[in-house]
Amino acid sequence: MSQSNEPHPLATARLAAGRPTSAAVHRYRAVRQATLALTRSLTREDMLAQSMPDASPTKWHLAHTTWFWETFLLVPNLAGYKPFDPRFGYLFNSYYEALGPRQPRPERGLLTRPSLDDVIAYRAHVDEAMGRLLEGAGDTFADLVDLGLAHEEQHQELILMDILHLFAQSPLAPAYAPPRAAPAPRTPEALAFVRFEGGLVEIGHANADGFAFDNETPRHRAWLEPFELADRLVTNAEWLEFMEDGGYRRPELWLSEGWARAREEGWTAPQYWRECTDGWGSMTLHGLRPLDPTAPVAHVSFYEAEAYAAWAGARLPTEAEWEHAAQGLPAAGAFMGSGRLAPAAPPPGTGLRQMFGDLWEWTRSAYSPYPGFRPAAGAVGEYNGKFMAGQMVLRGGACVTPAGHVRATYRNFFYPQQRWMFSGVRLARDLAEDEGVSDASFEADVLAGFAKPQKTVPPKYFYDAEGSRLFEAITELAEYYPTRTEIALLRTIAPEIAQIISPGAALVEFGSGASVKTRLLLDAAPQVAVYAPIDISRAALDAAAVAIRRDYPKLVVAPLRDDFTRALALPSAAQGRPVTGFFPGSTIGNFTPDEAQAFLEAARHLLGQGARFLVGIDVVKDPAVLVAAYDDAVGVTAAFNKNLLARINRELGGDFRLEAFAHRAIWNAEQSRMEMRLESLKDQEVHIAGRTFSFVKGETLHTENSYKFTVEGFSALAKKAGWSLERSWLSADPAFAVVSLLAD
Ligand code: SAH
Ligand code: AVI
Repeated sequence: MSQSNEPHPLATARLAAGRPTSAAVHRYRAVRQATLALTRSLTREDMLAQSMPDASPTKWHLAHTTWFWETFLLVPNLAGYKPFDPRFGYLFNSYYEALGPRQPRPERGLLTRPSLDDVIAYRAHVDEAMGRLLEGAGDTFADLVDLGLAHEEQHQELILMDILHLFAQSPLAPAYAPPRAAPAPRTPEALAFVRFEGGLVEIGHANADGFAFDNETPRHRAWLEPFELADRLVTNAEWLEFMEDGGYRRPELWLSEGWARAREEGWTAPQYWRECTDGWGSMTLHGLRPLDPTAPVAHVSFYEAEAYAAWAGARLPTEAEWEHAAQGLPAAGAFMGSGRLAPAAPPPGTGLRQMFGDLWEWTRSAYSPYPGFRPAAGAVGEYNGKFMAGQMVLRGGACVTPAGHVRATYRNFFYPQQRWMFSGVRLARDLAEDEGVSDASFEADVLAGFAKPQKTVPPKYFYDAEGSRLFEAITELAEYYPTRTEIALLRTIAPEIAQIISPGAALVEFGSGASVKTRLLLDAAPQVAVYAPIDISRAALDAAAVAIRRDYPKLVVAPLRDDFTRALALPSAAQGRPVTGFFPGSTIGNFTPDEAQAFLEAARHLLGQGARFLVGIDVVKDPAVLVAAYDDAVGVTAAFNKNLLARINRELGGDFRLEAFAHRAIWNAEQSRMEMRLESLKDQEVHIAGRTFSFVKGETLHTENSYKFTVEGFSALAKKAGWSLERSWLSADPAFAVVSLLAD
């Protein structure tokens, strides 16, 4: 980048310093200084050019933000204040009709005068006067100062957006900031969805909660049908798949207006993608960089986001869905000041990520007034309200948004065709009523369990989408021997099992999860015609059904999403066939003996006369081995256990602080079971669904039992439920058994 020979104006620009200052003055100075700091790497020429009507020159931003303070605070409130230059009202008014005519927006780049030096002097003049106004003014101007600071922060982001647009027009592809040495990108986990039950929720800003723009008010109720939200943003790699599948050439994916716009402007990729000799590149504030496939796709219009969502069999979230999901999450993420000015791959882990920072997320909500919205009186009232037509809402902030600027209720808005802002895509999907995360029973069971002297929650509630994912992670742990051991055992005995499965049989599996063990049976017994997995976890069941259908194309797969402790009916595809039941994993150990007996009785009725039932059971062993299996060194089991609290927070309006509880795994020799508990680390109160519960320090919430059996003991239990042991297979150490039961 060529540097101007003149001294940089910032070398001489300083904010007035002097007497001790009030908090308001400190905040004011910090924000004003941050605006100037953004121009450090820019030349005078960079700061004058206007690359398109929607973008403004940096010099204009510097002057306009100053005009805002002068017009709304100094002129009406500072006795004797003289505007720096009366002509600036025309030049730097953005859109306030009440304040008179103004320089046409597309012609802001023609303002070679005032010079940059004059604009910097204008800033200093206004800053000095603002210092005088605020010093000793107490809270008198607090609301207007909050608005002015938020306004200036919006322009900080605009400066970066507009500079990127300008630099993207240059054949030299200048870098605004040097690229940061980043850790090697890691491929994000496959996209997963987090479920929300919906219902009557509240969104919008409550005035008692501090500053917000008027468009975020009033807080009001909204009705949400059950939905699910992607746990991260769509990546460049995923966007490439869309493009390779003809995404930009298939009108059926596009809204009519979007398709017309895409044709008119010749869209074939996101705004800043460039086809380079060695593959795709992307113009960023760090210059032209090779496209990072793991980073979220950026600079796409609402129309492109919609087309992508249609292609992905999903949709964009509404703003109420987004806000409901974001409530309670800290507004933390990759914002300006995080060291990079481009979005990056999500942090490893599970659950909603990138909700704040990285990129503004398109919603499918039109930017409209909330019920009861009233703009402020006077010119300031023109800030938001008058733009409420034809634009779409975006949420969450971006890597160029100043940290601390956004909140869960924050509503940004752009026209659906615009692409130069830092916009990205998060998918959402509808859930059918019966797929809602929390059946009414979740709330009832949690409240009933918490009302007991020993607080407890049934372990089936571990398995929301995140819980299922965490369980799969547990199965990979060195300490968690049961999965590995049972798989090895099944691999050895599958041929024997195959011999006792009739041709055309239906295989009915309870708690099928990822259906990994199933494959060993299906491979050994191709005579199985129908597979009916039953699981409470829709996320696990859906993914498993897709994978099994893909890999066993002749098999009829009839999944049943349900609680297997309820009275169930076999899917019609399984009816009338010889039936083999399959219940691996020692999930039966998560029942008490009474529950296990009741379950086995119900299963006998469900599977029908002549059925065979293959059940995996974990066997009693050295407590040290057991405890390690439930308290692994890296803390995955702890995360699985605590996810229950996160789920209560999300779905039942809970306010558990996860760090105030510790994971405990205890061997209860008397009952022959491992217990998982969450121990309160202090005296505390928690709220669930509007009810208050207290914990004393050291008190536990009992979350799971995992009974450990002997084959003889289990056989006796099964007998009470009308099943006879046909045979059993025992693994080598660590011991795990598979038994075959026959209905009496
Ligand atoms: N069979 C797999 C998964 C075991 S994890 C394996 O052996 O590795 C336990 C599974 O049972 C989870 O997928 C969970 O969602 C499911 N599950 C737990 N309680 C359930 C209930 N009451 N009804 C239906 N599924 C349940
Ligand atoms: C599913 N179930 C048999 C597991 C078990 O071992 O009880 C769940 C689990 N809990 C902690 N780790 C794994």
